[in-house]
Amino acid sequence: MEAWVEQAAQLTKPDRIQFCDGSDAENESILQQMLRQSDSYRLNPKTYSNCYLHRSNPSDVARTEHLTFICTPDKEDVGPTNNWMDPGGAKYKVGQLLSDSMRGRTMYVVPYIMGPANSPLSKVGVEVTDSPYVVANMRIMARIGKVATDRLGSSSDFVPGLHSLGDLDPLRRYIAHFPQEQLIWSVGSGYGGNALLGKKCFALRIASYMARKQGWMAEHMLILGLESPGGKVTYMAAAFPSACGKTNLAMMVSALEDQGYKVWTVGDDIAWMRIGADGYLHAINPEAGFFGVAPGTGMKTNPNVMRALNRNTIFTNVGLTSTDEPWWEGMGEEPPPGLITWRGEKWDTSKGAAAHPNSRYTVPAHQSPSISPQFESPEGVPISAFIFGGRRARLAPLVYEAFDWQHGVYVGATMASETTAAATGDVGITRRDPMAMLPFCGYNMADYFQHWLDMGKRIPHPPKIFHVNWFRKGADGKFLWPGYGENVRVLKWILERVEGKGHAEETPIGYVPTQNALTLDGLQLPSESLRELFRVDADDWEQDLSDTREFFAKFGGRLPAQLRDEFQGVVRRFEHSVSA
Ligand code: GTP
Ligand code: SPV
Ligand code: MN
Repeated sequence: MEAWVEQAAQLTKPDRIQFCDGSDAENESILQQMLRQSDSYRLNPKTYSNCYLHRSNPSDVARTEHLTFICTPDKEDVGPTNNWMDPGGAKYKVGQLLSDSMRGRTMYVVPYIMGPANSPLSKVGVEVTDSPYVVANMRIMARIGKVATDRLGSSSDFVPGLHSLGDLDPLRRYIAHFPQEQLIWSVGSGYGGNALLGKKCFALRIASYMARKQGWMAEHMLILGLESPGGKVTYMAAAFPSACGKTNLAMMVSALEDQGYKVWTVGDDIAWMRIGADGYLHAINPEAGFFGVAPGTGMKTNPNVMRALNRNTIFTNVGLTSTDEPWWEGMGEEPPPGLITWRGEKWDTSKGAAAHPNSRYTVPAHQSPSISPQFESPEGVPISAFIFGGRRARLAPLVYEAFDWQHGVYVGATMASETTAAATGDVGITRRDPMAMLPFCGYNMADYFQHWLDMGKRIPHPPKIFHVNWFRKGADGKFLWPGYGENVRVLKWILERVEGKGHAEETPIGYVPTQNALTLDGLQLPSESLRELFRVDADDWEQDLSDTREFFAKFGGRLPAQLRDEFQGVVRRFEHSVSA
């Protein structure tokens, strides 16, 4: 580790190097540096103890997928869905930007563990960065400092990540991954997944590459435990694209709590999974905190996280009240007088949203009242169901179940979702996002599909696979389903299916709940909304199938034959249902 840090320093030429031990005293000094060097403020100490607001550069507010590269000698190995650079070329190009980039700055060395400190599934990374904001966030999102150097010992088995803010110009921004070397280079951004290298860069892009080689899975999935009456807890993992509801589902306050159904949070974004001795797939959450979307988070939608956010939390790009408290749209309160926008301007209606749509909170996971007693379990939790989903105003019903593993892989591979503010670019455009991994798969997506198919054959008790859509809209353009805590009704049906009990009817796309199979008591849902939520429209699906055909064609001969078979199966079932 010291040798690699030395190399990084040779390249970036920092004025000083600070090795982070993760202590409270060190954190205090890092926060002081953050307050001095960036657009950052301490929030009201009475109501938000040890909380900070950070405003990022307005050109640096979300992941930049077009500037994110997988660097391998053979272009075919990254596939049609990733940006490619050859490793030598990338080292030269990005190296020029990193060269001398830390002159006049401090290089912080952050050793960290992804996963519980004592879990055999955990892995060590080392991030060097010139951003105190990044260090403060890494401290919440991972286990940093002494605990990591202790685990590493004199081993060189760690993922190095070199990060520099550079000049924050998007024209000089690259997030480059070298999977063969297990190396990450990131320059020109201080935001989220671009800069907190343990998260998307390591725990998904590099880890997905490792996982395929080593026979495990690194997925963009929340992990939750659904407690049922009697106290049994069944674990589920769900893959939804960025800003499509993972954090909210994982932390929900169940609308069926008085009937004995409660949700426990194990993870809200990433799952690392291995086949356990019991034949189940076991999942750990590699992260230690939640980097969650602020807008839309309120006491009505996610009271668990709201209760966690009043201490030890870093807010990024939210609004600021005259009493030094954070504010965002959907918090459940009217914009207060004297509100300041995420850009630091006085808010009025002409300014639009006071909080950036991708503004976020960074909060320690254990502060959530819903945190699972199994959160730090070294062997992880056994997963009984996988849930895929996305934002689809049309087409996808509220919930359906795949016929079997192979069909479930097809359902995941053909996922699509409307784009959100979590990445720069247009919002609301429907795009294919297989297993919610489009921006996060560190190798050829066709090989990733094959890996899923292979894993299914190896898992003695594979999870059942489902697809959900909380975002279907009616003719009036409004969401048909209330969402949030009411989503437990769908989880309950999934649990019943896992236990071989829930009722379903077969449709061309999978099993859909029968009329009375969902527990809907206490919900005022018009019957026509319910019908629309479950409608499988043959014309819409025909359109979707032709889009799927085009998407699959991108992978050429590398696409697994089983997925072509599944595609033909759906086509046949629709033909059959129409003629019947
Ligand atoms: P990333 O952290 O970017 O990966 O996003 P995420 O998948 O964790 O999404 P999150 O739970 O933060 O939700 C994103 C946005 O969708 C927020 O504005 C939520 O308020 C909103 N949202 C979440 N769940 C639901 C739901 O069930 N229904 C509706 N209508 N909106 C939801
Ligand atoms: C996402 O975009 O999926 C996020 C936010 O979780 S970031 O960490 O910026 O990638
Ligand atoms: Mn999230």
